[in-house]
Amino acid sequence: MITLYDYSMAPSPRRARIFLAEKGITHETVQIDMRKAQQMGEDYRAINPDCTLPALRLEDGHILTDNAAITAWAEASYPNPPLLGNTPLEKAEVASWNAKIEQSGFMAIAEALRNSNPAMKDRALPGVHNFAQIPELAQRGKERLNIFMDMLNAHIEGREFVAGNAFSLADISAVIAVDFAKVVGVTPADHAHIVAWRARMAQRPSFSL
Ligand SMILES: N[C@@H](CCC(=O)N[C@@H](CS)C(=O)NCC(=O)O)C(=O)O
Repeated sequence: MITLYDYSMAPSPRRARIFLAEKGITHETVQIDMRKAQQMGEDYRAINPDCTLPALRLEDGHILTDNAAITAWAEASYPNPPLLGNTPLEKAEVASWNAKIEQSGFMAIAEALRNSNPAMKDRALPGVHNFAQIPELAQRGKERLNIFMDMLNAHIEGREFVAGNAFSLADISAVIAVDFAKVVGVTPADHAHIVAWRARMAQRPSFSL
């Protein structure tokens, strides 16, 4: 049985959870409770020495320790439905949008949250090493996040999907970034094109996961 190491409240494992659901890949789930810092404990460290979620244990025992590996493996093993693009150009567009969303969306939220939340003192970055918070980075993250929302809103106008003409990883990443922005007080309410696209995405059962 394939095992997903997950935490239901965190955005990064949610990306893997939805990708696997869209592919129809059967698996069991083990919750690693980040509120109790279980991702830093010895048991989980033996599974993923990076101490981050998600991780995916394959049937042959291999462990994939980030979303990049999980999506690459899942697409290669279960090509249908394609979620990383069909043609070379579509693949390029999905990869490009996924990178933009990671750089300008997820990183901005992480900067804003991890550098301001008292519960994340000395945990300004995920992983095994501790880093002090830098309050200016929280402010910058919030500014970057607002710019990201404006950019995504302008891009999605007149489009059904974030990249190309089909549902893809770019939509999954964008939904999760937009949803998670709430933790730092940013919502898409004033961005009508994001709101309309998000409502269409909500019709997919995987987004209730
Ligand atoms: N590159 C990783 C990033 C994963 C990541 O940062 N996950 C967060 C949860 S959203 C985490 O594990 N944080 C652990 C911590 O804060 O100690 C991926 O997307 O797979």
